[in-house]
Amino acid sequence: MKKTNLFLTACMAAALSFSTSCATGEYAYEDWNRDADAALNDDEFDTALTDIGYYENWDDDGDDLLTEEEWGLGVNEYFGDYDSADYGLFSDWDIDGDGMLSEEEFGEGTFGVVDDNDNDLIEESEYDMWYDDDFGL
Ligand SMILES: [Ca+2]
Ligand SMILES: [Ca+2]
Ligand SMILES: [Ca+2]
Ligand SMILES: [Ca+2]
Repeated sequence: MKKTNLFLTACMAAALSFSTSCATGEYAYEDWNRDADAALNDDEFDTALTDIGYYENWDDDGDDLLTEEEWGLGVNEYFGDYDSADYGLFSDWDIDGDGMLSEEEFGEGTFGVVDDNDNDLIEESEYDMWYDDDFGL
């Protein structure tokens, strides 16, 4: 816990100074796996996305809405090592069909991509594949 708190402080400082140095590999799988079982469930993964600021990373213009164009840019940037069958089409993610991805829709879509073996849990190997791809570690 102490490690996490220290890092979040550093992260906030980085954000305040408009630095992007926040995502430098300080986030460990153990930080999210609060119940210390074998995997991240939906809730734990959602917390990870929120704390990392993943939605904000994809929201290029910062208007708190994710358009199809921004989604396409994000896919190119972050899902390069995944098969396109893993992430599918924007319309698959946009559950309510309003042409935008809410943070919730985005979280569900991301969970589906990262959960490579489709067992509704994010194992550490899946997390590592996603995190390494995303942040180039
Ligand atoms: Ca867990
Ligand atoms: Ca946007
Ligand atoms: Ca939507
Ligand atoms: Ca899995």
